[in-house]
Amino acid sequence: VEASIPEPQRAAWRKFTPKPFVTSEEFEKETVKHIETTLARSLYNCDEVAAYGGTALAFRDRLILDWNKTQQSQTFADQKRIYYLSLEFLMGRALDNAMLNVGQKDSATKGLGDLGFRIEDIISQEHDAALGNGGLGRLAACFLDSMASLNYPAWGYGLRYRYGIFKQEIIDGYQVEVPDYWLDFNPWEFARHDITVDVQFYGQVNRWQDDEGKQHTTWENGETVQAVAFDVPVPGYETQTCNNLRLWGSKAASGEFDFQKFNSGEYEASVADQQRAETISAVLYPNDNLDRGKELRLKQQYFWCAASLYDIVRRFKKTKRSWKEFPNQVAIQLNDTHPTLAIPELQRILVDLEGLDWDEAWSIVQKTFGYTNHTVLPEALEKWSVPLMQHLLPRHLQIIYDINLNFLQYVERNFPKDRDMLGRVSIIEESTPKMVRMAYLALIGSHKVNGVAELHSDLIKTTIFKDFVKIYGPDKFTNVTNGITPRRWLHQANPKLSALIASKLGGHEFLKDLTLLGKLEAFVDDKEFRKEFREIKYANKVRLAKHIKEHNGVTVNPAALFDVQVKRIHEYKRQQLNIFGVIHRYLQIKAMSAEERKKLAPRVSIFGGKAAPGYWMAKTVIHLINKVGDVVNNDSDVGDLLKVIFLEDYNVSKAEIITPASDISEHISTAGTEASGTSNMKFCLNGGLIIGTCDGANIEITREIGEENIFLFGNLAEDVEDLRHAHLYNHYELEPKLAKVFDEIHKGRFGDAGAFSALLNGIVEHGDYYLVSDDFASYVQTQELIDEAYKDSEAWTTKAILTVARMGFFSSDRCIDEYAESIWNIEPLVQKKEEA
Ligand code: CR1
Repeated sequence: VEASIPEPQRAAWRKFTPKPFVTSEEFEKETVKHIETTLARSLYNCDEVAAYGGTALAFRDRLILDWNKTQQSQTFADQKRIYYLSLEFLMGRALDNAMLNVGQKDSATKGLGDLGFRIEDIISQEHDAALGNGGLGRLAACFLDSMASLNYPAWGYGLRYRYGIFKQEIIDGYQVEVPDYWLDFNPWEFARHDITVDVQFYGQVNRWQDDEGKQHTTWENGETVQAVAFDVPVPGYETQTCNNLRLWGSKAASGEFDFQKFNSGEYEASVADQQRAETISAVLYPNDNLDRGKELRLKQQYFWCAASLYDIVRRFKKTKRSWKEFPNQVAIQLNDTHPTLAIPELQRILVDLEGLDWDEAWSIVQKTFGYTNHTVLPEALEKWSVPLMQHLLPRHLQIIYDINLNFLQYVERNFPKDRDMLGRVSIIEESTPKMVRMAYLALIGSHKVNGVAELHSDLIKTTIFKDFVKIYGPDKFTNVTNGITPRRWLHQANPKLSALIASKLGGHEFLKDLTLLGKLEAFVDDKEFRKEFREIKYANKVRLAKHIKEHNGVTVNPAALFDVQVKRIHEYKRQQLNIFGVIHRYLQIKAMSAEERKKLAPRVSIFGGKAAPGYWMAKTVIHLINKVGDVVNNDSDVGDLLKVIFLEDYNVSKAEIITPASDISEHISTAGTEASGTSNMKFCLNGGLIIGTCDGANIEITREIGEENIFLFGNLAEDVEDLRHAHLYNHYELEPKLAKVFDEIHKGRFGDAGAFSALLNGIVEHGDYYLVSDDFASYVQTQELIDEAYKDSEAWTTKAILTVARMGFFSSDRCIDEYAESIWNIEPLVQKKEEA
């Protein structure tokens, strides 16, 4: 039954439809009302937390009006939608973004002022929504912003983790993980207790014939868990489009709460079932670029894929179209292999539940899915053990075997001479136990596969997917270079720079078309502009210096060169190369005369990032950075010449303070290992220069901004394999400056040397897999070039301005348009302004 208001009563309804606030007074009225009623606080006990709550609820109301209209008009238009499946959405805070996107930050600033609050204090009350690890999750969040801003009918689907990524504390120089309980008060989600899906696990598969002799397959007698929808509005920038991010929470299915047990006094046991079900969506796995093969993780993946597909299929079925139209109405993008089970799940729905034949179903599946690969690191490529899958998802395993059989028969027909090929490309790895290779399944079940930067997209074609290029031809593979949303990463994080640019370009249009930044080049010699540009960078450094003072207790000089490396701690990202470089610098300073020291450019080396809780080498690197900081920051010989800072608990909201304050940021992965990187783009967009290897998107950044504006160093991807081979089989000698650094660590200059022996041995004795020694001399030399370049502040300013002006390509709006055009085949749907 359609639950809509009958026509004669609609006039009354329309009369009382809430209107969005537009003045600061209206904003105040709504905020005070929420504080007094929704939050039950008053004039006498309204602290900043309550003021945040009231403000957020006032803005949420605004978003919901747009959200309702968007959902309604998308249903009405009934055109193709894109569903973005991601296990991670690293959204950060929502309030500031909501204010800016609906264009009401000024009303809120004024209104909060009238009520006795400073807007910055209110904004900073919000917990980050930290449902992600790093770049992959943040990319998903930027994509949601772009899809809404460009008016694409798009949905995000993910999991509603009770605990997002842990909070990092640094205690005695060590990382300690603390749970992030972020749901205490979250005004941005709507629990939809009426939108639920029962998801099955375990059980058996039965095949049977009906009276007409038709074969059926049913999956029965499993354990059921219920998925409940939690919807999060995703507002576009200066548009009425407000899309939906649907996150699934798990709970025991209604029939599962065992009243038998309950009544016979086993109350505790029945509650335990409840809790077991809730465990599925309890926690985000805190690994970045690492697969651990845990059963609960596989449960999460299926739970989320099954609920999302049920929802998508239910929406499609309402339109009463025939199944072959499914791919004309639905595009599903797989953010890495985490949602790959959606492929056999859709095949199961079509064949087992809807009765389509296998081939017809499979053709629908392939046309529906696209797969984005985000890494070539072997330890990050997902594989699930066959016995585990057999136990948890018996029907899906059969389907995977059938998909594989059909695929291998196709390969055999087309490449009869290449016998080894079958073993190489099989979805099932013939190991003990056998493993399901998820990347192969994702590739075979999709019509397009893309990498996330040019080099990376080339690498997947020559390494992990080489055989598949032969099998399917090169057109199945494409590149979509990553991007970032300029709304959050320029306008929100760096309002002063955004305003300066707007003053030159005649408005904020560049936030919707970032290529307009190109027009800034005309102002590169404008004295006044250059001065303001520099002052803004300085002010942002003062803001960060204040943060450092408050959190680290260290005074840093904002005039020093701020050198930043913030990202997950990982051997391939080589924070160890950075800290060894810092030690080298320290030793040099110690050896200098007072005269020589005067000539040196002062530096602040800033690190931040989390290590996966079980990743000992990464934790050792954090420890070393902190120990070096203790020594250097307290050495009176050094003073302002060098400070070493580790910023605790790096996350999205901290990135918004750090990014605009860097002079140089480090993107120094071993060539060929960083698929793209996205913070490199954020730093450049904020007028910071970068030191980097020829890796990921650094290469395209160089092409856009010009070689003269970036500090590249190190070996190339094409030489990495040979170098690694040489380390293992030839006589190997440490780079001399690095050897000196290691000597000092060994001598205990930075505390107990034993704590760092595994880190150093990995380089000295175990083949230096990440080529730290090979790149050290070139790294140090490039840092010296940077010292020199920074002294020429006029030339530096020119580089920084040109860098900003040439970043137009790296907007996530450009990415989304590329995906829409070349993979999804979808069109925007512009919201019509008001039918009253
Ligand atoms: C890559 O390591 C890239 C992001 C987003 C990461 C990083 O270079 O910018 O994806 N990959 O594409 C990843 O998390 C599981 O793989």
